[in-house]
This record gives sequence, structure tokens and C-alpha cells, in this order.
Amino acid sequence: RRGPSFEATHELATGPVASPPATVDGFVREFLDQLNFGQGVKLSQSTINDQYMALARTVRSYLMASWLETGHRRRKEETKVVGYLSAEYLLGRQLGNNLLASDLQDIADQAMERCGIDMAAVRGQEVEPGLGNGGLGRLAACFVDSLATMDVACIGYGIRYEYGIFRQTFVDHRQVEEPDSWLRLGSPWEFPHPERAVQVGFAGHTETYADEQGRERTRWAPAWQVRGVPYHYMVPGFRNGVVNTLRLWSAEANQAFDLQTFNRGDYAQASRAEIFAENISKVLYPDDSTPQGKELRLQQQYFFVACSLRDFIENTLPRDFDLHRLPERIIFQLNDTHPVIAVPELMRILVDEKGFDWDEAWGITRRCFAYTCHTLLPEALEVWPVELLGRLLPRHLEIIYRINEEFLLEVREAFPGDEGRIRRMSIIAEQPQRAVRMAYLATVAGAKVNGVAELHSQLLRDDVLPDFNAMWPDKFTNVTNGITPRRFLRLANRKLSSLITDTIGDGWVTDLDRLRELEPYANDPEFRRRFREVKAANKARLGDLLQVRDGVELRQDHLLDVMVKRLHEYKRQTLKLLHVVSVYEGVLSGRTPVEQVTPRTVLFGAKAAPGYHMAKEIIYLINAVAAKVNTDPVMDGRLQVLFPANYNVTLAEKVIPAADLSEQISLAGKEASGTGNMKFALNGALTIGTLDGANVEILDLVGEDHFFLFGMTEPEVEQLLQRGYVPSAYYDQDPVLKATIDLIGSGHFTGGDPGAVSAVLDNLLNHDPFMALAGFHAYLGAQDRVERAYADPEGWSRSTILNVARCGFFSSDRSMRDYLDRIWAPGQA
Ligand code: GPW
Repeated sequence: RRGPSFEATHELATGPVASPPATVDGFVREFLDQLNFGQGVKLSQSTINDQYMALARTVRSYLMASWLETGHRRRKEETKVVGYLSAEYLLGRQLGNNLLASDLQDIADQAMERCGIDMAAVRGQEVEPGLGNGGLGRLAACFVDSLATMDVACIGYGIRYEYGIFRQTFVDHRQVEEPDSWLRLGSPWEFPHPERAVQVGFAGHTETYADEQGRERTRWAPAWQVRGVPYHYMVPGFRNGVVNTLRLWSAEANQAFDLQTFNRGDYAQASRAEIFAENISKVLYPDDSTPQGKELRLQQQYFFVACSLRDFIENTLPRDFDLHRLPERIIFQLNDTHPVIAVPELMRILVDEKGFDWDEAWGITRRCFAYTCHTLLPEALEVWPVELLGRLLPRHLEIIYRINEEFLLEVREAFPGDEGRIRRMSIIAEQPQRAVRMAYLATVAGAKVNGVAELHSQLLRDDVLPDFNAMWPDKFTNVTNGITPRRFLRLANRKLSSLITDTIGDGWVTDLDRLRELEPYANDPEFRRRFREVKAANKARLGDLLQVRDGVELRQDHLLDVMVKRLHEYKRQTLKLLHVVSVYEGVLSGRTPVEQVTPRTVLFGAKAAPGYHMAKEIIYLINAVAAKVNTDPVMDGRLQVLFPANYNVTLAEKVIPAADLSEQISLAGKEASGTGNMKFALNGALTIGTLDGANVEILDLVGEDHFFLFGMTEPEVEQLLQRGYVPSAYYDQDPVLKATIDLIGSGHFTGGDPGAVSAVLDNLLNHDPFMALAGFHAYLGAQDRVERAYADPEGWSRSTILNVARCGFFSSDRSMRDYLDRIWAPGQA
């Protein structure tokens, strides 16, 4: 419970918190104060890191009044809060974003210049918090940005991993993972609040007892407890005086170590509990879309949702709040199934701790949660073995069993006698082992269930959760993903932003549909010329970066063809690679005169989960092909393959604005949405893509003349599977494909060793679960169309401008509006 140390002390404040003056003088003064009094150094002695820390703290101090004011207003206004529960937030660097949000960019630039400080170097000092794997984590970061910009009350809850997503390097073409010690030099953006720590229990047993009224009650006696310490991060809206909060939890031991054991000389034993507790938030699991079912992962999940629920109920709501009205004040949005253990946790709090009847508690719980599913891959759906869950969270397993029992009664009532359906819908799977299906639990408990693109939401209803859809059709809805235009256009592409603002004003930054006003300019030769100038400048900027970062040269006269995303077979990086090798093979074999090859640089960026063997083999093959193709004189430099290591948000912000062609080539029905696809289109790259995820919606909006579509539809994929897919038949029948694969199989790229590529080739020829060989021919045809279109710069520019003009829909502000209308506050618009 709240102790005296937690009492607010507003009485002591004399008035509103004052920001430093928003002038160059004011900024310099605050900066020097931060340097002298915060870092304890003089300007003349300061390191780049001192300067970065002081600059970050300066920006912070300008945002502080808004943060305190927003918090104060939220406490007063008693509105419903969005509690966004996400195990991942892939934030990217904070300094640039916070300068942008507070409109201090120009002032800061001038202030640094006056101090003789190299602003670019100082910005380069920031290590991005990589607290996410890929799309799902970056989506969460975009969503909290939009909610702040729209002044929606939101608390983002998550985990403050001490180590984020690993740093990738390549050694002999193979991925090597290094720990991401992002906190090594300290983070100026976080505010630890140890006084707001909460306790979280694990393991132990449950027992029943009779309360004062003689009612039978259950209580959980955990075997051990850890402390969750919240770290607060500012989430500023775009120049609107709003700063929301991201609250990330760090696990600590209750007692630093056992002094008596230490004094007895057993040093290892003395710190065992401490190590145990601190392991919980030590490191982000690097598996994207492939849960490993590890006990520590479940500990992480329970840890952060238990902290978050406790925090909201005990510390955020008014002290005497009547929990019967909880759904009026909170909606917990479950970012995939990772936080779903929050459902039995809320039931436990209401029933065991607050003494609610089961039915009453369930009625409340069902209105406090909504669930977003982000996948269609069966292997990505989390299940927790009953044995493990029962050992770690015995009370929660009992609660899940009871939820399931009562749910199955409901099913029986709706579909009498349909035992098959009941078995199919059970939250508890019996095979291959007894396990809790977290997506089913989320669907049963959630007031709403949504997919992340139109096609995905449809397939979710039809294929993943059809029985649930039959039972509760109104529960299902769609919210197509979005991206924040602040980071991914205004910040990452300042030149294009200026061109847009010069043309239509700056309203687009918070109202992205206004980009439509650019449409007429697609026909204006002068505008097209300026648009191409912007692209060229962005390409030059990327070239400078890659020179320094990776020691490679980016050819400025090439078409820049980019495929950046996690390495997954379903995303089909191998299909892109087959295209590359086919171009090379064509020249090598004399089929194509080298002068006919469109000068092109193919840029890959991708991390593989460390335990995903096939993905790592594909990384090796990409690097091996790059090494050969880039140096073989036969290509005359016309084909370059670059694979800068450690693709992350920081690199994305440089790559995306420079790209000409965006590769979105997953097998139809596999990519839930994709969000990179939106970022490229919004930055004036054209898409080559399949009818998958949000590509479908991009195509609809930009029109088929401005999108290179190829490949099967999802039903066609299903039909081919039904007929029996034989990948080797494509190899046998397509001479280009055969020559391409044979060149790889000959060991040409691997120093004459065919064995080095056999795993990938064997998989392609004999299994090819994502039908790369079936897609090859059509993909090459689409690439031919790309080259013909690129040969006409005016036509290409026209298309890219129309892409930008027509992609306003993909603002995450629109996604948030849709969540509000369809899920969080329906009927209140
Ligand atoms: F498997 N996504 C992701 F659904 O980045 F949980 N990590 C994940 O673990 C999962 C999904 C999960 C991605 C989807 O693959 C991508 O299509 C989507 O655009 C993104 O989540 C955001 O919705």
C-alpha cells in the first residue's frame, strides 16, 4: 500500500514549473548549467558524452513543465486511460525526436554552434534503446507517439531490459551476436522511481481459508518475491504541450544480498537471490515471431504485467476508487499475447485480494482488456505448458482453468452436442502436451480482438480463430497499422519535409491526409525535379554514413533496391537473393550483355534470431554472394550488394529516405501487416510486392500503375498447397531458375565448396515452405517492369510523388483514431 514516502508534495510548490527561456541564450545557459552542475565538468574539459548528456538534460528540462502539467491534468480529469501493455518498445534515438517535439531544433543547433560543439557528433553519441525485435516493438513506439500528439491519456507499460536486441556483426560472412549494453554510459532520458516500487510474487502454493463472513476464499503464498522498480520516460506530443509517460519496469532483489551468508564466507550463495531477481529484466529475448517457451520469458511477462496492474490500481487511480467501475477508467491493450497473463492476474486481484465474487470480477475483467493479434503463423502463437505455468504461477493456472470451464459451458450452450467444437475451442490444448493457448485466453477475455491489416483481420476470423468468430462475430475488428510521420518523415527526411511544407504548408505533420494536396504537383516538372534532388541528397547522406560506418561505397548512380526487415523464411530474403544471382548469372553465362543490366545496388538489413539456423545460413549466403558479385569484373560494377550489419531504427532513418525500390515480397497470407512497407512509400520509394498484409491497402491507395505487383493471392497459395506443391518442378522447368540455383550449388560463391550452401538449397528444392521457387518467374517479370519504369525518370518521379501523396492513411494517428472508435471508446467519438 501507499506509504508516507509516496505522498504528493504539491503544497510546497510555489506555482507552475517554469521552463528555461526558449531562446538561444536561454538554451546555452541551461546547457552550461547541465554541463557544470549535472555532469560536473567545464565546457573546455567536456567529452562528447558529457556534451550529449548535458544536451539531453537540457531538452528534458524544456519538456518538464509539460510533463508535470500533463500528469496533473490527467489526475484531475478522471478520463479513461489506455494502458498499452507491450513486452517491446523499439524507440530509436530520443534526442532528435524530443528536439523536434519541443520545437527546439534550430535553437539547439545555434546554441551548440555558439559553444563550439559539433552537433552531429553529439547526436551520434546516443545509443538507441533497442528494447524490441522488429515490427511489433516499433509499432508500440509509433502508437505512444501518436497518442501523445493526439492528447489521449495513455501509459505505456513495458520492461526496462538492461540489454536490448543484440548488436549484430559479421565474421567470415556469419552473424555474430554481441550484447547491447545500451546503458553503459548512462541514459539521460530515464527517471527511476524506487519509491514507487511494487512487489511481485512467484511460485509457491495456494490455500483456501474462511473469511470473516465464513466465505471460502483462496490465497496465494508465493515462494519468492521480487521488486519492480519503475523507470519513467517522456513521450512528448508534437508541439502540443502534452508529455505522456512510458513506464518500464526493472526487476531488483528485495535484499541486495544476504549479509549473514556473506559474512560466513559463502560469497556466491550470498548474492544468489539478487542475481535471480535481476535476471528477470536482464535481456530481451531476440526471437521475433518464434516464442521459445522459456521459463524466464514467462517470468518477464508476469513480472511486467503484475507491476503494471498494481501500479494502475493502487497508485494511479484515486485512493477510494470503486473497482466495480474499473472499465470506465482503463482499457488494457494487449500487444499480442505476451502480456495475456494480465487477465488471470486481474481476476486474482479482484477475487482474492479485493473479495469480489467470481462472476462480478469476470464481468469487470472482460471489459478491461482488448487483444491485438500480430501474426498468422501457427508457430508464432504462444502456448505455455501447464506444468511450467502451474509451477511458476499456481494461482493463475487455477484461475485459467476456471475461466476455461465456464467458457466451455458457454460454448456448449451456444452449440449443444458439438463436442468437436468444444475440444477445438478449449483454452487448454491437450496435444502434444497440456498447454495454455494464450491467444484463446486473450480472445475469450478481450472485449475486442483485432488484426493489423484488412487481409490479416479477415484471415484471423476465417483461419486462426474461426470458432470464436462464429460465437462472437462482433468481437472481431480490424485496425490497420500505421507509422508516426514525425519520426519517419519529418525527422528522418528533413529535405522532403521542407519540400512538402514549402508546397502545401506544415499541417501534414499531424494530419497526414493533407498529403493529398501534393497530387497535382506530380504533373509539375519543376516539382519533380526538386523531388529527385531530395532523393539524391538522401542517397548522398546514406553514402557518407555507410562509408564511415561500414567502409563501403554506395554508388550514387544506381537504383537503390532495399530489403530491410527481420530475417525470416516467410519474408523471402532468398527470393530477393535469387533475383540478384540470376542477374549475375545472366551476365556470367553470356545470356545478358552487361551493358543491358540496369545499374543497381541491393541493400539488405536483417537480424536473425540466434537460434534460427536456416535464417543464419541465409545471412551467410547473402554475404557470400555480395562478396563475389561486388568484385567480379564481369559485372563492371553494375550490380552491388550491400549488407550493413546491425540494422536498427537509427540506420532505418537514413536508409528509408534514400531508397528507390522497397521490397515487400512475403508469401501471400504470411505477413500480418508490415510497417516498413508504409515507411518506404511515404518517403518516395516504389514498392515491389505481393498481395500480403498492408501491401494490399497500399496498392489500393496508390493504384496499380504506381506499384509493382506480382505473385499469387492468398487463395491461390492455398490451392497450390492443396494440389501439392513440388518446388523441384519449378527448378526443372525454368531454365533461368535452374541456372541460378546451379550457380549457387556449384560453390561459385563459397570458394568452390558446395557444402556451405547445401542447407539453404536443399530446403528450397525439397521443401520451400514459402514457395520462393513458385514465385521466382513472376518476381523476375516484376523486376523487368521496375527497370523499364526506372528508365523513364519523369514517369518514375510522378509515381513516387503519387505514392507520398496517397499514403497519408498510414499515419499511426489514423490507427489510434481507429482504436478509439472501434475498441477503446466506441460510440464516444
Ligand atoms: F508473432 N510481429 C513482430 F505476432 O514484429 F507476435 N514480432 C512478433 O513477435 C509478432 C509479429 C508476433 C510483426 C508482424 O510480423 C508484422 O507483420 C506486423 O506489421 C508487426 O508485427 C506489427 O503489427
